[in-house]
Amino acid sequence: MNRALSRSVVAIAALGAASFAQAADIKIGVAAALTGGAGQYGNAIRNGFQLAVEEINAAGGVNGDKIVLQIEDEQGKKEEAINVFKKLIFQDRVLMVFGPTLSNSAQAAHPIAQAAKTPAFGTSNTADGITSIGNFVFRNSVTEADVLPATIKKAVEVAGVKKVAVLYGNDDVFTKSGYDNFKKALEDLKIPVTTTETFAKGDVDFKAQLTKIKATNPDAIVLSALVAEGGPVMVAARQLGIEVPIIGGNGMNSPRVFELAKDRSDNLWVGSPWSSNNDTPANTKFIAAYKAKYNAAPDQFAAQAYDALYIVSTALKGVKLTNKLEADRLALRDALPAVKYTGATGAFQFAQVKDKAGKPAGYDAVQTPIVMVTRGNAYVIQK
Ligand code: PYR
Repeated sequence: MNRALSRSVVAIAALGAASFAQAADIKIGVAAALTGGAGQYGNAIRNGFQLAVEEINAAGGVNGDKIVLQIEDEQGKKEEAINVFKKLIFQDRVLMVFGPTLSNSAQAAHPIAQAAKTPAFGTSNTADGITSIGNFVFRNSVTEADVLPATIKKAVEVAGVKKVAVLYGNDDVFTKSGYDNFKKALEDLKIPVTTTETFAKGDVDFKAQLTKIKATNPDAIVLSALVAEGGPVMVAARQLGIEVPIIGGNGMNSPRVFELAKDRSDNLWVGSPWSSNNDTPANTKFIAAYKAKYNAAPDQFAAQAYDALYIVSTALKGVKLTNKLEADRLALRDALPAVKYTGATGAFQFAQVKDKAGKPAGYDAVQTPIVMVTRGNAYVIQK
């Protein structure tokens, strides 16, 4: 049945007598980059959602209704994200859509959800402006604007960084936004920039930029990159004998760094509300359940997806679903902003942002980032 709430009759045999109860499926779409350069993020996101949906349904679902996830691969490409959003919203008629994985794709796909009055919920989009698209757009991923100043401040305090070189991807919404926010944070902290260099998606040779950077003798490299380029940048920097801290954004907060950069992955500084070293009850439970299911450690992309489904199920518990898609999408949208939830990524709530004209629009995450540094192929909390 192509409806968000497809009623199915479930037979329940009790005490030898057959009785019948109605159960409903709440169909939720997930647009994730399962293949391509962003696949590492998207597969962790899918795992986080699948773990959460199993737990939520095993605990009785949402007021007795089961959540069914419809997961589609948007390949980390904005054209595919648009196609997947259209399919999920208009053809599959899901209640809401999580994703897509990259801000670059969200900026293209979320206007479709907004126009169709369907909640869109990013779990990994950290660029400026995504939730300004409109009041049906939500995210629980903390923005570069919130995380980067805290990361730089910590590197200044702990590593004595006084001047930096900047390297960023200039053809992606997330990497450009990271650059803008790094620039602002550096200006605010009065940290001089020795040189600013750029690269493009798909580049594999960063020697020219890094040679220029080395000549300016910075105390750190500020790097706004997705991991597919950022991992090789780390390798190339260390090969050139640049051993200074590399300060990255959300794209560098992935264990894929360790696969790509191996023994050259130390001294990378990132910030995130989630850390594997955070031993709160909710995070300990999440990490244990994830390891039991996948025989692998989770990352922050998995943790944010996992928490996001709990945030939505918390909102849905207060909604009386009617089986009328338009009304149910609106009811979920109206219920989401008030949710307060403490999960694997810590205490969470939403804050409404404004659109370009200054009118109230979508909702960003309010969470405190933790600064981490890589050592021995792990992200370690930097106190
Ligand atoms: C973004 O595209 O927004 C990420 O943080 C990866």
